[in-house]
Amino acid sequence: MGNKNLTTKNQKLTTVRLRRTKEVKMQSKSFKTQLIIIMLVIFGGVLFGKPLVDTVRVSGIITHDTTWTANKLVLVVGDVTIPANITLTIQAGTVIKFTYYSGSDRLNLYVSGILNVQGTAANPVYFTSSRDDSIGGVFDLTDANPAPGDWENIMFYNGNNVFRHCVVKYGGDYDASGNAGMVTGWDCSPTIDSNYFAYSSYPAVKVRYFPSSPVTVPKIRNNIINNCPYGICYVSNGLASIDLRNNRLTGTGNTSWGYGIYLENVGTGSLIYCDSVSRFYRGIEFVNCSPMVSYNTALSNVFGLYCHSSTDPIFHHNGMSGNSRYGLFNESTTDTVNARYN
Ligand SMILES: [Ca+2]
Ligand SMILES: [Ca+2]
Repeated sequence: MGNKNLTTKNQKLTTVRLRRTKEVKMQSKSFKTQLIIIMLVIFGGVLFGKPLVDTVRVSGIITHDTTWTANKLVLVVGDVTIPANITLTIQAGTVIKFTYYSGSDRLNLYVSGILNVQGTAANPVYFTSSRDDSIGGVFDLTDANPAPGDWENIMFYNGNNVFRHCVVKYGGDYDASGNAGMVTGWDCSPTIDSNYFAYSSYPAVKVRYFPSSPVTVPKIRNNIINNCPYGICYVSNGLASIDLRNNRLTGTGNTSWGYGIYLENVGTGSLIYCDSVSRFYRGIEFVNCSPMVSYNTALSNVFGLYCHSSTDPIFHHNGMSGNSRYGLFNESTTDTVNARYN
């Protein structure tokens, strides 16, 4: 009887133990299942092109004043247009990625209204390629690395815009109308100040401005441009006087084409001041204009300063060294340049 009781007790204990072991196993199994599900969600998401971060997808015409907030990745999936009288505000720290397409017509942000970027020096606004995994979370682990020209540009048609404290990378693809430039002013001259540009396919900054009467336009200054074959391109009809200062540009080391700064027909009294250009084919190129060019530095280009069809531009106090062909080159046999103290 006593033994029987003991046996029953032992049997009960064993049963309890077995049940517990089963429970532990089941718990462990369900943990594994959960883990597998989590992994599938994560990697499945990545494999099937779903971003791992909270994302808002944007395209088309913005019909009312809108704010893009820093807590979400903004994925541009089609051209975005800000019409006149509409303001798009972008909070400091917001990351905007333009979806890369392999076709020839890549994505643009067209600005006829106001793009109110609220970046600061410590917390800029980012514009980059969907293939750029270095910022804003991974969109797709399986795609190739980002490349210059993954997207096209931010195109301003309104000179009241102020583009400041932004980081802009991997854009500048060339469209059929030749409006390339990661940031472009078309028939207007916006303020472009204190930005960082890198890996553009065509110019980092391009402005084409043909005003109907002489104007002095906002300064383009304090920008850093790295790893771009073309830096800043400014084309006018002789009536826009520019002030380009404190920009620091570094090219790709290309020895047969490209420029740091290209100025065509800019207005009387234009000033090119304290800019530095290095590792370009032509450091600063002047076509049909006569600006005051002073205290700039041209290092390690093929040509430092390159001049054609320009009468008496003034080149004073510029530093030029390590330019493999000429520090200052005047292509014209009839036009003179006023060069001293360089
Ligand atoms: Ca396009
Ligand atoms: Ca990627």
